[in-house]
Amino acid sequence: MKVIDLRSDTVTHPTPEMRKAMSEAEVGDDVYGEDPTVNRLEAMAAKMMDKEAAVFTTSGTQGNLTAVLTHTHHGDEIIVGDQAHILWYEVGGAAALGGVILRTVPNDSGGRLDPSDIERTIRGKDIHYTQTTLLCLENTHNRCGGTVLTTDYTDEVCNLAHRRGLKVHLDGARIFNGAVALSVPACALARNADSVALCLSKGLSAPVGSLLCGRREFVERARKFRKMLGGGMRQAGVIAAAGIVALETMVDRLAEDHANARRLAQGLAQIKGITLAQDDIPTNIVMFHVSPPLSPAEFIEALDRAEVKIGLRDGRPFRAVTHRMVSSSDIDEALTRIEAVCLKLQRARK
Ligand code: TLP
Repeated sequence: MKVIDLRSDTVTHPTPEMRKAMSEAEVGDDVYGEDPTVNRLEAMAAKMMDKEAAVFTTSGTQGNLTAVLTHTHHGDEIIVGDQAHILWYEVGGAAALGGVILRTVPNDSGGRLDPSDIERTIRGKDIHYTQTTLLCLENTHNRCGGTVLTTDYTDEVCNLAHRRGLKVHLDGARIFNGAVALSVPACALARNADSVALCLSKGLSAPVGSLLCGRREFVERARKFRKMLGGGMRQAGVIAAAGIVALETMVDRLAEDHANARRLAQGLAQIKGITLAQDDIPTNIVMFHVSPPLSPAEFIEALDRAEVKIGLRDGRPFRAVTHRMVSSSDIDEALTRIEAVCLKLQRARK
C-alpha cells in the first residue's frame, strides 16, 4: 500500500532532473564567493524577486534568523503575527540568538495583521522604551492555512512600517504558492519589503535551501551573519544546482497542488465526523478537525496504520499539505482511507 504523506510539502524528493544537475554541478568554495552554481542561483533568485542581491541559506529558519540579525540590534523589538512561523517554529532563535523582543499582533484568519494594531504596537520615543525596528510578515501563511497576502495589503503595511522607521522582512517560505494563487509575479508580493526569504525545499521540491533577498548592502551584511550561524557551505553548488532546477521548472506546477488541496477539502467536507477549519483553500494547505466521539490522537494513529500521514500539533487542527509527490488519484485514495478510518472508529464507539 502506498504511503500518502500529507504532513508537509517539505517531504518532497528532488526530481531526476535535479539529481542530474546536482551530480554535474560546477563547484568552488562559496565562502570565497567562488562557487559558480551558488552564484548563479543567487543571481537568479534576486532577479525573480526583483531585489539587488540574494544569499543562499541552509533553510528557511536560517534565512529568517539571518534577516532578523541583519535588520536589528540586540535589545530591539520586532513585531510578528501571533501565528507567525518565526514565533512558533524557529526554536526561539530570534530571541535566543538575535536578542530581540518578539512583540505580537494578532493574525486574522487570512494571515494579515491589522494596520491599526501595528501602528499601536510600534513604540514611540520614551526613555523607558526599547526601539521597534522590524516588522515581519508571512506569505503564504502557514498556521493560517496557506492564506495569501495580496500585493495591496503588503504594500500598505510596508508603507506604514517605513513611515514609522521600521524595516520589513517577509517570510516567503511559500511565496511562489501565493504568487500562483493570485496570478501575480512573486516579486510583486515583496516589492516593498526590505528582505524576503524564499524556500526551495517545500513545494518546489529541492532537497535543501532558501534564499534571502534584499538590497546589495543588506545581503553583504547578511552573509556575515549566515557565516556566524554556520551557514558558510563551501562547495554548496551541489545543492544549489537542484535549487536552480526548482526555480526554473517547479513554480508553475504549484497550481496542481492547489487544485489537489481543494479536491481534498471537498472530499473531507463530505466525511461524517470531519469539519474543515477554513472557509476556503487558497493554496496547498488544508486544516480540519474531527468531532467527538473521534479523538485526535486515535484518529491520527488509525490513519497512520492506514498509511496516510497527516500533521498534528497539540491543540491545533489537523494539517494536510499537498505537493508534487501526491497526485489527484492519491488524494482520492487518501479520502477513501480517511473515510474508512472514521467509520471504523465511529462503529467501535457504538
Ligand atoms: N515549516 C515547516 C515546519 O517548520 C512547520 C512546515 O512543515 O510547514 N517559514 C514558514 C512559513 C514555514 O512554513 C517554514 C517551514 C519555515 C519558515 C522554515 O523553513 P525550514 O524548514 O527550511 O527551516
